[in-house]
Amino acid sequence: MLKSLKIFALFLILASFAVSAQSNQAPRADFRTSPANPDTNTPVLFDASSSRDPDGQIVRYEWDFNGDGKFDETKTTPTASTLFERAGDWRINLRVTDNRGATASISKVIKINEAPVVLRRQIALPAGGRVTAGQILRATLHIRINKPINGLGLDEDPPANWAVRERDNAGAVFKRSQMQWLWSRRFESGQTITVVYELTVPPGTRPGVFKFSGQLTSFSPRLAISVVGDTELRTF
Ligand SMILES: [Ca+2]
Ligand SMILES: [Ca+2]
Repeated sequence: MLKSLKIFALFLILASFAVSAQSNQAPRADFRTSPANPDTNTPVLFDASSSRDPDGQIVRYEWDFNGDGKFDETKTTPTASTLFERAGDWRINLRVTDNRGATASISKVIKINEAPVVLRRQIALPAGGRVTAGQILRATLHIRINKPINGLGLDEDPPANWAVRERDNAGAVFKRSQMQWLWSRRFESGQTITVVYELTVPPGTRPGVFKFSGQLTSFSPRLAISVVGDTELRTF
């Protein structure tokens, strides 16, 4: 009798282990977006720190920023950032995974407004498309004004040590030390601005990938828009 009780108790302990091993509670996915009404080509921050796992922790955040069902970014931390080149409604999908492999998803639509300015960088490559040390490249910034703007600043950030030569400043004051073009005038809707400069790939540059970043800013209305288009170059 005592022996069978012991076996029964052992069975109960094993059974409870088996149940607790299976009973992982699923996480819950949620995220917030800022700013509230983002513009095109302006960084949008996604914060999923309000996602929860009741009996563990979230170890993976997967983001689909264009609603095509394919994840564009996978992170172990809850925040991510991207920018949208086209205005309109964009579906954002988030999938979170807890420390025992259970997942949860959420889908939200965010509205992206057309920015007061649209701008794009174009870098003309030499014939054959192969960039090598010592070559001179031409960068063109196409800027289109959508809403009246008082004063503009363009900041370009080419790779370090790449010599810059101004070609067309489009009426701006060019500050070489900061790679900055400043316009103090007013621009009206529909106007276009084209800034052109040349870049010399430094002698001795090795094969690699070089990044370009840039930003257009104004105080009236307040804006900070990233330059899109050609944002990196490969050298051979
Ligand atoms: Ca869990
Ligand atoms: Ca996607």
